[in-house]
Amino acid sequence: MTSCFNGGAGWPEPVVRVQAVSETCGDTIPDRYVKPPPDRPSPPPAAAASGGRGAPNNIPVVDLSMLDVDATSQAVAAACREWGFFQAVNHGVRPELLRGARAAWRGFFRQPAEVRERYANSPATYEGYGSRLGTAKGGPLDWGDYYFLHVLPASLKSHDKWPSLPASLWETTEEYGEEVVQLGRRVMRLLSSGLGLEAGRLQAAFGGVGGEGACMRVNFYPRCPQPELTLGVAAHSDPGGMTMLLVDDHVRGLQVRSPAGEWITVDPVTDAFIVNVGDQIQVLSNAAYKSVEHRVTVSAAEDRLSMAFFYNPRSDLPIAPMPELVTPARPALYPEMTFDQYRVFIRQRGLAGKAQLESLQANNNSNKGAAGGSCSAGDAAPPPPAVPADGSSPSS
Ligand SMILES: O=C(O)CCC(=O)C(=O)O
Repeated sequence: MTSCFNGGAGWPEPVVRVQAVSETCGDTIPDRYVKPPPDRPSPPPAAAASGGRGAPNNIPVVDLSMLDVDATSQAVAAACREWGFFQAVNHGVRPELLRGARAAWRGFFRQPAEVRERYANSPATYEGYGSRLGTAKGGPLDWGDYYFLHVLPASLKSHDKWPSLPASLWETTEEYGEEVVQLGRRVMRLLSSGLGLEAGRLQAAFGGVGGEGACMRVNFYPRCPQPELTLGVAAHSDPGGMTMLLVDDHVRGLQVRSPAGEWITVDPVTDAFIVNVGDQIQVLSNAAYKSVEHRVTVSAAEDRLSMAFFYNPRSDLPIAPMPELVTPARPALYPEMTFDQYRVFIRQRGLAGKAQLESLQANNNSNKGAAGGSCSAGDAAPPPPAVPADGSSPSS
């Protein structure tokens, strides 16, 4: 199995590609990928029921081509208040571009290992080809490889760090990034109006049009002989602003924690984006919009590719509940923190459910003598950490 190690490159131990494990492990996955029983997919992935498109037990579907902007805004807001998630259909990004982007990235993960390894990432920036989040030696591993890259700000985007194979990848990813940023700006206006605020208010809190950040993680989940024991991505909420996820139409995998607290499996609508609120919008909206836990199951029969596009606030702006949404009856639930400070936690500890957001809220309450808002259990918030070299995080 030596061919599946990339030599470590700053990681606490050699990095093993899940693709290589999948090809060599036979019927039994290595212990590092086996989740403790309470975290395993339940029911097992193959049997998981889903509510079906638009069913009450599934994330809402919102048609973004409706002419009535108020009705669209209300539908988006209702979905984000209740579920934190919705599927956006008729969103304006060409289906050919979606399919081209998926095909280009699948092409990368089909390149020979030596080509992929040219882009092996390190925990200093996470940019490139990776197989783990978090740097704890001996920590649990998820059943997935990924590629992480920056789109905005332009100063962080570097084609040198994007794969040059397959040949279509640069151009397709460039166009895809531009289109999805436009979609993100549009959803931001709908979200802002849905809070009763001026349409540009939320975008202003992100640093304005052109001031925001954007990055992308392309996930590749190889076939897994024991999908009932592991996860492609463990339960987490997204640390950034908002995520626009493109998934394979034909393989299910994304599970979302429903308002009733159950895991439901999302039935992807062809060519839709799955949009979800991240922690920064939960903070700015003073928890009117929910950043909801989700996780990924894997399949014994098929590999799966997903493209998570993270639309974020400018990383050095203080983020706190917007004053318009803070009242004596509903005091600010979170202290001010820049996104750079917030996401260092994720870089060190990996994705950990809603631990970061809850610890921030708990810390805020204890600083106020637990005077306002509800209090959640959680670790003490970490001290303001050092800003990473390039302000990046593979999960935001
Ligand atoms: O693959 C998926 O369906 C979701 C991926 C995800 O949650 C993530 O990349 O943060």
